[in-house]
Amino acid sequence: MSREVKVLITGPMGAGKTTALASVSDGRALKTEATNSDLKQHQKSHTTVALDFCEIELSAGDRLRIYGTPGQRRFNAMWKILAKGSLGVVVLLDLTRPDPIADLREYLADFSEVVAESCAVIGAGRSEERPDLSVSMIADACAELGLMLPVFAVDVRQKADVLMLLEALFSQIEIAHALSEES
Ligand SMILES: Nc1nc2c(ncn2[C@@H]2O[C@H](COP(=O)(O)OP(=O)(O)O)[C@@H](O)[C@H]2O)c(=O)[nH]1
Ligand SMILES: [Mg+2]
Repeated sequence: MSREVKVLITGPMGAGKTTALASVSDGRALKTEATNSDLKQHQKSHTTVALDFCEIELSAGDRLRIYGTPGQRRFNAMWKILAKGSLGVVVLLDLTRPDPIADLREYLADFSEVVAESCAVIGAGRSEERPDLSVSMIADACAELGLMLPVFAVDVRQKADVLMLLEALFSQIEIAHALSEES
C-alpha cells in the first residue's frame, strides 16, 4: 500500500533548503522568495519568506509532501504552522557557518515537538570545506541531546543526495509507525 507523508526541511538561512527542494523536484517546487534584506546573515540575493513546497514519489510509490521553512527567525510564526501534522524533519546544516553544532542544537530545539513525536535526519552541507568537522562529530552532538539521528554529508544541488536524506527519513517514519501499530 502506498502512503502519503508530510515532512519538513529546516535549517539556517543559506543552508540550501530551497535548493534541495528544487533539485529533488527537478525545478518544479513552489517557492516564496523575496529580495533578501538580511545581507548580514547571508549574501544571497533572494530568500524564502513563507515556505517552499514540493511533492515527490519515492521508489516504493509512497508520496512525500515536503515543506521547507524560512531560515530567518523573524518568520518563525510560519514554523508552527508548517510543523503541524509533520511526521519527520530534515535539519540541513551549512558547515561553513561559524558554529554549525550550535545551529544544529538550535533547530533541533525549535522543532523539538516534531523531533520528539516523529523522526529526524541531519544533512551536513559543504562538508568538504570543513574537514575538521566530521559526520560522527555531528552525530555525537545529537547523542548528547539524547537523539540517535542519522547524519549524511550532502550537496543538495545533487538530486541523489537529497533523495538519500528523504529516503532515510521515510524509512525511519515507516519503522516508527510499524512499531506504534504493533504496540
Ligand atoms: N558550494 C556549495 N554551495 C551550495 C551547497 N549547497 C547549497 N549551495 C548553494 O547555497 C545557496 C543556498 O541557498 P538557498 O537554497 O536559498 O538556501 P535556504 O536559505 O536554505 O533556502 C545556493 O546558492 C546553493 O546553490 C554545497 O554543498 N556547496
Ligand atoms: Mg529558502
